[in-house]
Order: sequence, then C-alpha cells, then structure tokens
Amino acid sequence: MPRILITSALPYINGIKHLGNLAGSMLPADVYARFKRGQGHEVLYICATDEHGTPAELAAAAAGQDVQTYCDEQHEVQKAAGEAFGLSYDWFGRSSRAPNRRLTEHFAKALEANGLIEERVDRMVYSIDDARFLPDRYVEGTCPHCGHVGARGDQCDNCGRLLDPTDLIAPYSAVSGSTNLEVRDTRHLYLLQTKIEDRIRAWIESKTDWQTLAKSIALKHLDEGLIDRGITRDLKWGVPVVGDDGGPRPGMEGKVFYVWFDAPIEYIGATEEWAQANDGNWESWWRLDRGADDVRYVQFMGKDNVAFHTVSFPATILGSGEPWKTVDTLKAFNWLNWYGGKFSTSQKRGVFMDQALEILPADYWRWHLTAYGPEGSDAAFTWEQFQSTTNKDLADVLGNFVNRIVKFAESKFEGVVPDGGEPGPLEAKLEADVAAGIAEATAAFEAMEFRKACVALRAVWVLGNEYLQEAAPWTAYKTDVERSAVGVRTGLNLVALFARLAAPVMPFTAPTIAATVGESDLSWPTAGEGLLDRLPRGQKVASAEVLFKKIEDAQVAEWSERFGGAD
Ligand code: B3M
Ligand code: ZN
Repeated sequence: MPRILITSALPYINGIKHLGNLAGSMLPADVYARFKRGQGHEVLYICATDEHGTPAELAAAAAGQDVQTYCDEQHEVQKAAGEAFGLSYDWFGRSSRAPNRRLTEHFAKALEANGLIEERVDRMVYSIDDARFLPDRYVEGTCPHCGHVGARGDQCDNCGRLLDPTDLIAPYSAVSGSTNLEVRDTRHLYLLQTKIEDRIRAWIESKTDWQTLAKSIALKHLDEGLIDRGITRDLKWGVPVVGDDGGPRPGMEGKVFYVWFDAPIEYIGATEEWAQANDGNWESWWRLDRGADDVRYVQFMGKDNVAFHTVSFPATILGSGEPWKTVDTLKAFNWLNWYGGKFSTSQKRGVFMDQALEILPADYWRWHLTAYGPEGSDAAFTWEQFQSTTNKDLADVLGNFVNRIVKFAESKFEGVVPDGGEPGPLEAKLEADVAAGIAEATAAFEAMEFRKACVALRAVWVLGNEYLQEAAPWTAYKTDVERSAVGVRTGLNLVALFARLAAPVMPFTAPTIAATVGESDLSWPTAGEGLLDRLPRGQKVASAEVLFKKIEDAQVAEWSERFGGAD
C-alpha cells in the first residue's frame, strides 16, 4: 500500500478565503485525504499559509499593521477556519518559517551550482512618487494579451497568462495609484528555465494519467515557450538572498526571493515543520534516496496555479539535480463563480469561509461544494441551488432515511438491532446493487472525480430509500414480524454503511449517523464485508436529532440580501 502525500495550494495570507478557494483546492484535498485514510493508507496532508511577497505587504499596509504582525494574526485566522471546516491537515505551516528559508537557500545554491541561475540587470517599474520599485502586484494595468483592465503585474486574472510588470499597458502603482512611473535598472537572479525546458516537457509528457485540465495548461505554457524568470524582488518581506558567508549576497542587499519561488518549496518546508513537531521523518516523504519511493504525491489547486506547479516548481526541483519526489498526480479545478460573476470582497459578493459557518454547519457546505463543485468546468454558486441540493440530497434522501428506520426500530423493536427472519431475494438484489454503487464511488474517488463520486454516493442512499419502500417493514409488522425484522435489520445496517460512505465528505455528520446504530467504524467499505448484516443483533440504536435541516425560502432571501444574490 503506497503512502499518500497530499498538498493543497497554499492559501495566500492576505485575508480569509472564499468558498471558491475552498472548493478548488483545500476541500477536495481533504476529501481525498479522508478517503485514503479510510482505506487504511498512511496519509500526510500538508498545507500552509503562503506569506511572502507583494500580496502580504499590500494587505498588511491596508490593515495598518507591520507585515510580521499581520501574518501572525492571519495565519491563526486561516488555521482556525480550516479546522472549523474539518480540513484534516496533518500540518498547516507557514512559508515564513525557518525550514522554508533554509530549503529556499538550498535550492537556489543547487540551481546556481548547476549553471541554472544567472545575475542579470533587469529593467523594472519604479514609482517616483512612492520612491520604490513596484514588483508584481504593486503595479496594475491593462493586459497586453487580452486587454483586461486591472491586470496585475504578475498574472492576468482574465486570460491566465503570466506577466511581467513591464508588459502592462497603462500601468499604475497599486500602492498610490500614481502613474508617475519609469523603468529603472536593478540587479536580479534569473532562473534559466530555457535551459531545462526539454526536461520539463519530457517530465510532463510522462504524466499519461493526468486529467486534461492540468495537462493542457502545462503544455500550453510550454508551447508558448519558456522564458528565463527573475526569481528575486526588490522587497523587504521574504527570504533574503544570502551570499556564501551567510550575509547578504553582494549586490543583492535588500532583495528577497520571489514569492512564487519559495511558496511551493514550503510544501517541503511544512513537512519539515510537521516532522519537528511530531518526531517524524520528512525526508522519507520527499527524498527518493531516503525512502520516498513508495510515496504517491497528489497536488490539488485551482487552474490559475497550474503553470507554477507544472513549469516553475519543476524547474526548481528537476534543476537541482537532486533526487526529490515530484508530483504524481496534479488535480486542477476550474472557477467557482458567484452567480454569473466573481466572488468579490469589496462588492460584498460571495461568502467567505468564516461567514459560511455562521449560517450553516460545515457539512452542508462540504457536500454542496464537493458534489456540485467546479470540476469539469466552471460552476456557479447560487443560493437557490444550494437550497435545493441540501433539501433533496441531505434532508430528504440521507437524513430522512436514517431517522425513519432508527425511529421505527425504537418504537417497534425496543431500540435494538432485531434478530429473527432470513434475508430473501429483495435483500440479495439490494446487496448486489449496493456493491456496484460502492465500486463506482470507490473508482471515482480513486480517480479524484469528486462530482461523480457524489453521484454514486447519492445513488446508494437512494437504493436504501427504495428498499424501505418495497420491504415496507411498517406494513409487514402487522402480519409478519420476522419479515419486518429483516427489513429493519437491513435498514439499520444501511445506516452504518451510509455513515462510512459519507465520512470523507461529511466528517462531522458521519459519526453522528454511525452512532445512531451504535457504531463508530468510519473506514471506507468494500463489498464482500457482508455489509447488510454486520451489526450485532441486539445492539442498541437511538435516533439523533434532525441530521440536516431544510433551508427555508426566508433564509435564502436573508442570505441573498446579506451576501449578494441573483441581482
Ligand atoms: N498562494 C496562490 C493562491 O492562493 C498561491 C498558491 C501557492 S501554492 C505553492 O491562489
Ligand atoms: Zn489577459
């Protein structure tokens, strides 16, 4: 059984994430981690806050705080939000911690030793009014490729192209809005991606099992032709560029590594943080020469992050010439939109992670965002759809089934799993159908096709409802108590099974469901376990309070008012 290493794109430190960020990386990574743990795999799920660079500096300035204080606070905020959503990170680190600094310096040295780093004098945008260089997001303007207004200096949000600040048309300072800019010379380190383009392409082409989204983005960037990239910036906040003596590298005083150079290295750095705190061995997860060859490494991210993970980070890792573990499967997600448009903090459009939990428990969101997430294409969140899926899938199909059968066992079978009676053809058919449904859900989770997996889960829940409809233990009870006992016993066993099936997506509710039939096993089920007759006869059952409350129209109206809706 391989060990499974999972990372989700590291959320920027600049404020709490919205549901789109959650749906496109952290949540599916968590569902997959839980699924794999449920199968008995050893799993290490790593995430961290991405704390360096212009986004952090700009957000701290806007909050009127120094960057360190801002990052300290925001890290705690994001960590707490993740926990509240049940994101089962084995470690949630910080890219500003010591292991990442050490590793970033290490990779830069290894790349330089391999002739892949060069000092160049670069022409950078300088703001006369702000008296500073304006790297990356410090400058905004019009995208030269698609004409999008408000493109940032590092990347266009509209067409996804990576940009250089000097590419922008009609640039202005994001600090002051000033257009009093000029281009000045400044010295920087360049990563010579052109020299390893062929190796990166060969590596990408070897990924024959990747889904189209990730692979096509990677190949598009390679086909456009790689350029050598500046990996340092004129900023104060970040990993300083040091020389051989450990002091500032001559000519590079006051410069730091580019945030996208050190951020992916934090996947490794955070694993080292985890190891330090847990007496673990981080190298056994990351170094092929230290036992990592049984590791399967899966990355989760939104599509805007794919280029950095299929070109820039591999350039660092492969270019080091050292035996690092590289990603085996990259699972990319499209956008979750808010109705027709984007989530927007300033325009009060969309729900952020902390607000979501103020209005409903995590599992409602987790189910909706997994079952109807932006997987094969962009998806739109609407309150109306959220209401409908919650009420149907969770309240009517799953919750209702559990309550109905457990309550009946309480009222007619003394609150225990009844003995007596023999399963017949109805149960045999159910067993076969359920086994097929589990196989389908398992295959979909294995393939990281989450929407499909949820369709399969729901289909199994529906089978349960159909079975109860046909077996009708409440009717049978009047004439044939043994027959009724079989129906109830089978139904209670289905409850235990449904809890196990729900566990990866709904980790808060699954234990409650299991507990109604006296169980706590939430491992992932396999057919052939005698799934419909596993509960000890006589085991106590007890109904829970309503598992899922229906969302009322009045709530939809209230939330649309507060967070934005159809208009
Ligand atoms: N922080 C971008 C983002 O939050 C970036 C991901 C880093 S992954 C190493 O979308
Ligand atoms: Zn563009």
